[in-house]
Amino acid sequence: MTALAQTITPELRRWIVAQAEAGCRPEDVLQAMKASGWGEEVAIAALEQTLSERLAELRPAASVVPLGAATPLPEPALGDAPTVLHIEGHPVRLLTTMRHPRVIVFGGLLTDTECEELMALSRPRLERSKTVDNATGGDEVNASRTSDGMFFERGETALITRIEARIAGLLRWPVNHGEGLQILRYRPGAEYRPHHDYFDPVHPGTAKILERGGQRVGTLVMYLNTPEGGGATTFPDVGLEVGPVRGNAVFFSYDRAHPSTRTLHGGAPVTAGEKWVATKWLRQGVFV
Ligand code: PD2
Ligand code: ZN
Repeated sequence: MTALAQTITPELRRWIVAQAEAGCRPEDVLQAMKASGWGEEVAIAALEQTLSERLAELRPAASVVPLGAATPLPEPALGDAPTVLHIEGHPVRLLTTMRHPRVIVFGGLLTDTECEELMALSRPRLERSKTVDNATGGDEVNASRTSDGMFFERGETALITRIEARIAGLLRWPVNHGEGLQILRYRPGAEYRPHHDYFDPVHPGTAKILERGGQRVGTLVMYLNTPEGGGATTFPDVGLEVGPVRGNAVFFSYDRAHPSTRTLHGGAPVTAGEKWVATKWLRQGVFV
């Protein structure tokens, strides 16, 4: 312990904190300390130490929320470094993989016909996209997400059932742990600003959302068309941009609801044409 620390009595500490919290400027507190006999340098050091300790006490709760244990994750079978995986007779190419964040880009996950059919089936049901309302766990229209969207029920049609079985086989994650397929259409200028797909435990609405299958642990964004310009899926923490190409998909997983997963991601603005995607979110447990 330094000589200085010994001189900061609990009473003095309380007095400095009270002055600061009452809105007194540090220079006025310093003047008052000097007037009561403190040397200037020692008084400044005492002020700095006391106020930085107080700031550490007040730091937002988020920084002390435990990360939680890492959870098992969806993951394709990449043991022998395959270039193609055959899932239910359908070839899926492995284009790019990254470890941290865990990101995998697949080629040819959907056929052109499947993409066309998903667009045609969803088009009449599109509405302005919503995001989760953090306070209640419900949804709300939000300027950070300017696409139109809709959800299919799990297994709603034979096409959806086939695609969901392919995804489950590819990522080795049960069909019933998946949310219903979401379709998004971005028009020129539309974007999805960077966000995490997991539900932040600090928000009051999260507990309700987690009742339906626990946390999200993975996201698969499938590109249904190739926009004329823009629309990459971006990972700003690592400077990665995945270009949208019809039939391809980007998958990423997160073993905890925390930015340390580096899974911050967004949909860059579409600059020309439209961008259509289908998103499958995967939960820890059975999504009901
Ligand atoms: O459309 C995208 O690229 C995109 C970007 C970020 C989709 C999502 N998030 C999503 O559906 O969660
Ligand atoms: Zn997202």
